Amino acid sequence: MNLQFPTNLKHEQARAWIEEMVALCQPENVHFCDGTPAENDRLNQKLVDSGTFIKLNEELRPNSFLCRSDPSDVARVEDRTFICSVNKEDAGPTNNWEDPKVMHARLNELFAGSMKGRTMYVIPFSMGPLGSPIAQLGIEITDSAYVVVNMSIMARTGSAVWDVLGTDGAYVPCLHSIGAPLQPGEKDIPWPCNPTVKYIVHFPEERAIWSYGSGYGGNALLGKKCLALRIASKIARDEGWMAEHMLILGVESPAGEKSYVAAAFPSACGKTNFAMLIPPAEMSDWKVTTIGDDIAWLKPNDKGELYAINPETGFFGVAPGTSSDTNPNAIESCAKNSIFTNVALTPDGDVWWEGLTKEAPPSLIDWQGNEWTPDCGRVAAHPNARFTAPASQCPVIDDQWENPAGVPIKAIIFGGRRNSTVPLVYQSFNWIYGVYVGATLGSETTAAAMGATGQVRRDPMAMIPFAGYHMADYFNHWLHVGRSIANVPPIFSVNWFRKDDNGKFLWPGFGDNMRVLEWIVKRASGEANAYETPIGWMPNYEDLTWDGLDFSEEQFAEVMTVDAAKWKTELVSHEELFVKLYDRMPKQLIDVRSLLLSSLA
Ligand code: SAT
Ligand code: MN
Repeated sequence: MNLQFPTNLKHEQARAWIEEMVALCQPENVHFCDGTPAENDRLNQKLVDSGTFIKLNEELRPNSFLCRSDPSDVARVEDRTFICSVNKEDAGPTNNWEDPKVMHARLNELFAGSMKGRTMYVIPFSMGPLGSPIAQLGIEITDSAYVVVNMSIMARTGSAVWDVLGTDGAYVPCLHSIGAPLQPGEKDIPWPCNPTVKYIVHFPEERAIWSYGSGYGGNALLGKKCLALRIASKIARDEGWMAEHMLILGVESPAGEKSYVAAAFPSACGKTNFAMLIPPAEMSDWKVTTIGDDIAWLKPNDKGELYAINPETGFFGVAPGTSSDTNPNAIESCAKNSIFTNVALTPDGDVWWEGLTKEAPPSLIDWQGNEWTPDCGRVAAHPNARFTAPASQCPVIDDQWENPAGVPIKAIIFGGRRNSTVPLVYQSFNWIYGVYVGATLGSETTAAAMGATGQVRRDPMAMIPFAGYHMADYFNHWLHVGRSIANVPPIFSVNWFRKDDNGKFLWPGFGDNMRVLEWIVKRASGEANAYETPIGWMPNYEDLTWDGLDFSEEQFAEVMTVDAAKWKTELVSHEELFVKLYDRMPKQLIDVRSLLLSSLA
């Protein structure tokens, strides 16, 4: 095939790689994405014509589309995700591994002719503002137009990336195929994918990503979890920075003082809600703004302060449960120019999902395209249904969100969903204790997540599915960053989900989390009081603002209780993870555990 390279793609090696992938995948034609609105319109129309997209009502939901995936292709596939480091030990016990030589051979076979009858799209993209010293470039090759239009919301795509790449810039090659070649004359289906074979593969030393068989979310939008977390975490370790599964928010005090906070939560903990928190009316002189809802890249500057960017430009948010009560800013963000995957369709051509309104509409078309009524016994939207929305449409997007230098991080928060044991908030004594808090982060599984409900799943720094190398080396890297920079931010633990003996939540959550956030940013500025407990520093009742909330000193004491017996059991359960990682587990963290045990004695 005679490739028409864009004239500003002057990177010989990238050209050679693209040629090689064309020869391997044998697409019918090749399209180099220029990232223009006109291109986007053409692709959206193409997806409508092919039956993949349904255009939503232009008045109710301008320039927006509904997409229904194959029922077998509705989420990330962790058991098909591989970290193929040269040495098995470097992937660690929490990742799937295969010998890179073996995996390359297998993938070469799978990708051979995998794009027959289809268009190959070449998407140049930047994770992070174009030309930012913290940004990373990628080139995604895909045979899915759905991926192209989603990537154009989630990342900075298009022709200008070739200019930044220059003749010899670094980039992460990302090859993606849905694994569904078309035979001559064969009619396409709305969501082609490979129903049986899926591989999401990372080669950390090569810094390359190969993804086969799925068209959905993080399996296919390779800039997100694959590049910005798994590969970036490896690059960050090599280069002395951090790629984290964290939101970034800004807090402005009534006096106009601005602080930025990064926070990690496992799934189903309301991470997007916290990123877009609306303070209660009585605290409306506080302002919370959003930099990002999912991923943070933190880099020490030359003064030894951590600066962070959100490498993404969009939200790929869980739709069910999102409403103008729980998160009006998210609802506003997807009011237009958005893509909805696996939600329900209303008779007037808008979208609906469980929780969007208190009462379900009397009739809908569900996420699988079937008639739906409230009493039919099925959900209307898939529990992992998503909206892809431009971050720029978020009403509280921070004015610094595209600052190429990033924003200074004043505090780091780890939070999980815990029925008991873990108090509403505490500050760890120092960086090493804080790394321990992150390393032992756990969350109770919910119905939507895998596993039995109510069991604590350890998810260190919320990175279990996303660390591109050995988890214990990752802890070591955290400790290393703490030693190597002058000003480490304080680390806090939060738990919005503690329950009483009757299973009732002890804390109202949502906007009222502002009361905790206020204490956190004041502590980080040295302006708030705390008392010492065996596990860390905690606020007194009078250290939080209570205006507008009827929450007694007794209630506060209950949600803050540190029960020594429960904590000893908790610390024993931490050992499980440590044992799994024993060969590379940092000694400091084992010592912290002993210290905590003796403090509780
Ligand atoms: O599908 S994504 O990986 O982008 C979102 C998620 O599963 O966390
Ligand atoms: Mn995430």
